[in-house]
Amino acid sequence: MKLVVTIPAYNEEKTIGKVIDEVPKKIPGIDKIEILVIDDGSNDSTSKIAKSKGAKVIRNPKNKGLAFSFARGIEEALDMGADIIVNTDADFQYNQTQIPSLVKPILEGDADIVLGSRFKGRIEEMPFGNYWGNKAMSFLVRTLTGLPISDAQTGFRAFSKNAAMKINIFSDYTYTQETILEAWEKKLAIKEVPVDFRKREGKSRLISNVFVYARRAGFTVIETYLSYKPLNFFLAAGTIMVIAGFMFGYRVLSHFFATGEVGPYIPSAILASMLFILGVQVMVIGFIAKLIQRNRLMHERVLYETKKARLS
Ligand SMILES: Nc1nc2c(ncn2[C@@H]2O[C@H](COP(=O)(O)OP(=O)(O)OP(=O)(O)O)[C@@H](O)[C@H]2O)c(=O)[nH]1
Ligand SMILES: [Mg+2]
Repeated sequence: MKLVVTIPAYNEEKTIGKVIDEVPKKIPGIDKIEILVIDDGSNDSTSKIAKSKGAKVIRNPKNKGLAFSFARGIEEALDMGADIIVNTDADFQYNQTQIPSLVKPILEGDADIVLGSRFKGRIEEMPFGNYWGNKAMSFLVRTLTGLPISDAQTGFRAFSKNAAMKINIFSDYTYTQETILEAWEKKLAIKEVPVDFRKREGKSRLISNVFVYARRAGFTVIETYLSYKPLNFFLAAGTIMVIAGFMFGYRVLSHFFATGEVGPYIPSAILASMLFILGVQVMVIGFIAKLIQRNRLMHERVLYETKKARLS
């Protein structure tokens, strides 16, 4: 069993060394542990320090975003022969000595993906906006998927090789919620274990403003959900429009059957017809989106088989 610990890093020279040093040298059930740092165009000594600590370093020639770097890390780790991948942050907020409890459910065959939940563990400090933003985003992911997830934004997680091969990231900003939605769609087994979270030394690289983060992450969640469950959304939206159309149309029709005239109800008649036609169209769009989704699933299967062949 080979474990590869991936660490996306952007200008983290102060902490990257400490993070690498903290990764356990031995973990029960694991024969080999390697560390991969994905330096996302840092302009400090992140790469140099990571190399001096014995990690493998791959570097983006310019800053391409966390999700892009995470996805690159997963691909590279698979190529390195990983059976399990643990992703962690380079800012020393997670405690790497907890990696064994993160990989345990995968080793025991109880999970494909394990999320380190900070809300179930100990949080030394999380700024007010981040705390409630994380809670709100987790609530959204919980509501959409029905999965009991307490921390959808955690950067400390473990993936089985199979899960890593199945996940395709499209956002370049944040991968955290997208991976969960994707795992849910693919019926991978997701588990949470409690992890501790330290105070951040230095400024956040990812979240300059909680509102900007919420907007970008929110769009990613909605886009991902729509691409996986298009029919749910479009059928619901279309049904609401059709029902509203019937409600307005009822007055018009009952007046028409009683008097033989539409009379004062012409605006209602127009509104009812528009709602009805639009509602049906939205439903039809749902079915078309569903067909496109099927096509995507087929592509994903081909991609999965290609990866399997490449890695075997
Ligand atoms: N590759 C890459 N990594 C990034 C980028 N921005 C942040 N990171 C890394 O992603 C991890 C998480 O980023 P943070 O800035 O700590 O974001 P956060 O943990 O969500 O927020 P804080 O609670 O403020 O720390 C760290 O390891 C960063 O170095 C980026 O643009 N590219
Ligand atoms: Mg952080």
